[in-house]
Amino acid sequence: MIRPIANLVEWLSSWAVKVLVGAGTFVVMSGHCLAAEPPGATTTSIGRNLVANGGFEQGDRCPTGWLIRYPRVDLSELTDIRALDNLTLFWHDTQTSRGKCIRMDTDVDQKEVHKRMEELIANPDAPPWPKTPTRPPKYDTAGGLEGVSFWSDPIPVVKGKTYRISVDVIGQAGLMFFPKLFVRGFGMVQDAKGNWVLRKLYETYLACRVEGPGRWCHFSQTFSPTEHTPAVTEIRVVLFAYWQPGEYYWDNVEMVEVPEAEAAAIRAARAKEQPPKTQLPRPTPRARKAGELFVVEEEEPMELPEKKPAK
Ligand SMILES: [Ca+2]
Repeated sequence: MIRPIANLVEWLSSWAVKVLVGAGTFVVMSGHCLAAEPPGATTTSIGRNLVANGGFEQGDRCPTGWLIRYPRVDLSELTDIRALDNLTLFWHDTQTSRGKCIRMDTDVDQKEVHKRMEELIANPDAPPWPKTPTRPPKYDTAGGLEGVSFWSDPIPVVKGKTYRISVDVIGQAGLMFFPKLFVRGFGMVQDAKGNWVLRKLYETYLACRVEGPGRWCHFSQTFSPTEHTPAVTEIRVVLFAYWQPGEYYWDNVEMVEVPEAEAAAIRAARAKEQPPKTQLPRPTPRARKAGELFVVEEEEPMELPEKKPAK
């Protein structure tokens, strides 16, 4: 059966909800452009927006609380750049009541992006320059290779809490490719030498399936960063756009705590969705004999195909 494009998009969206539920991360997902909240779902929240400057109104040369984290080729760690490159990332004034927002351009040669990042690391005041026009099929652009990211500062999270993240996006329409708002969770763990280090322990994303260019779409989703990764103590929001190469806009990033009653309902719905765990029978371990350092458990004999006699 051939589905009309609109139906296919709706079907993909509901499929994504089921997958995310199964993964045990998000359970309520909505986008004003495509899908509504499922029946019975509520969108209540507690308190203030936990994302500082989520509307991108405050700041001097760069929105306060947001930064570029550039993975340099010669370094394993990310290099923080508290500036907009004005090549792929711009602080855009909408000239409306919406105020300022972030504009991304992924239609930029990836090598030019690397050059610009190295410039900014050496001198955050390095003046911007215009991009070189790209040529089809544009697989060598930022949109076709590394994408464009913009990170928030760390946001503390409380163990056991469920949160709702939401954002407004304008972007390129596509079934398979769409902008994403990543939530990355970090916590302290011990490395091989026993030192406590901050590591990324959790990641999920809000799929921003925009309907078409030039129109703001609102998306929201709940998540529980410490449910399966209790060591997570803080998260960062990462706005990310890639294919199709072109312009993307972001505004009104909001993260709020979900009230406990609703969070409990979300957990109950998730438990109902997950199939019961089946315990596979374990073989009875053979007793260790005196003098043996370890016991090799005997596997079930493999059935090998019979060797045909040579002709
Ligand atoms: Ca704004």
